[in-house]
Amino acid sequence: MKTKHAQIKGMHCAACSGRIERVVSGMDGVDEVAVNLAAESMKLSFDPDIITAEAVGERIKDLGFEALFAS
Ligand code: 9UX
Repeated sequence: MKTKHAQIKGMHCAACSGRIERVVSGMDGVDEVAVNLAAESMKLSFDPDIITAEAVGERIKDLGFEALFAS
């Protein structure tokens, strides 16, 4: 399991962060996701054999937000 942090741009209310958490937590290989609206951040734990941070970022982009992962 791998943990990565990202900055999330474009969130304006708690429904935004809730939507990201719900969708990302449903992705195969995602173990845990926590989005902090006020801090505009996300903590993501995932299995790198199943999913990449890039794929999660793309999914978040599809929702209308931007995820910038720290390396
Ligand atoms: Mo809140 Mo977010 O009204 O896409 S749901 S701004």
